[in-house]
Amino acid sequence: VKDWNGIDQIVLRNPQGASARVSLQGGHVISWQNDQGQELLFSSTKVNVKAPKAMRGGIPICFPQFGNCGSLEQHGFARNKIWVVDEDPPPLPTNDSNGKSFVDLLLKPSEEDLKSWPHSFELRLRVCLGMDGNLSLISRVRNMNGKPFSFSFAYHSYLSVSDISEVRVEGLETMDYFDNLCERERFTEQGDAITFESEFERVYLSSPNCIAVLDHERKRTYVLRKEGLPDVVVWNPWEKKSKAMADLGDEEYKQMVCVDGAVIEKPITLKAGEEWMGRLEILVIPSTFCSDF
Ligand code: TA6
Repeated sequence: VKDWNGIDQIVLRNPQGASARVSLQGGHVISWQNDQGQELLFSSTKVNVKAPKAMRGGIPICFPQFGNCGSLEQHGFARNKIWVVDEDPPPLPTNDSNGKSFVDLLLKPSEEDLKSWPHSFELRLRVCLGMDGNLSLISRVRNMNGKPFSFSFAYHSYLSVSDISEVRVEGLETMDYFDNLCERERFTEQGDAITFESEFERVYLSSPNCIAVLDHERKRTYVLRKEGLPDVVVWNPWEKKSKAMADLGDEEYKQMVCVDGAVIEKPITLKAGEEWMGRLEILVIPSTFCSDF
């Protein structure tokens, strides 16, 4: 299928009727629906017509930079480039895509790109929709025999929630974090769960590989399982910042929470021929089974 700009999108479906939609614009998962057709990822209803950029929502790929900590545009260039379908990807070490619906996408630097980031990389993304409706994203970055380079990476996952003030994030207790709202000062999480009552933007460091996001009202829990992604970004812009964002409705912050599997604190360095893999799997389970997760 093609989007409004004529850019290809791939729709994955499983036999139970769950689906995921990936755009070649940015290798961007823009929709993930369960077998009842309910949308599990947030996407803003507003588009910034003045300065079109990655759709606000879904799971943008932040590479090779997260945020503004570097010389590139915010969150790097990968989400703003057109990727291609990779018809013949190198086999994954854990070929766990058996029986799943999946697509392999590839981003390689153009001559133009090499001017702003002079590194010969290949970034591959496999998006997988499991028989159980779970969504897996497996990214691989390879240094194609160039000089060593370092990068940060994040799956900038906008999860759809009913009301941010009814959301709890569990699994990050006692973890150290940078608070991006106060000069990235380092703290230790004291709470027994993260809850939200104002703007929130923290990067939890070397965090556990299983995080739960409980949406109380919908009795739904997102369980995020990750490998190769030591850090977790948790973000909600809240009201004031939302009003300043042209591509986010004033009240829409209430329906989203970003919980990103990421590698930020210690960027990855690849020597010629080396490869890094980062894998994120998101499951959705009825909360009744894990109220005290
Ligand atoms: O994840 C937090 C963050 O860095 C926020 O500061 C906010 O900028 C968000 O990412 C979205 O960034 P974007 O470039 O998509 O507007």
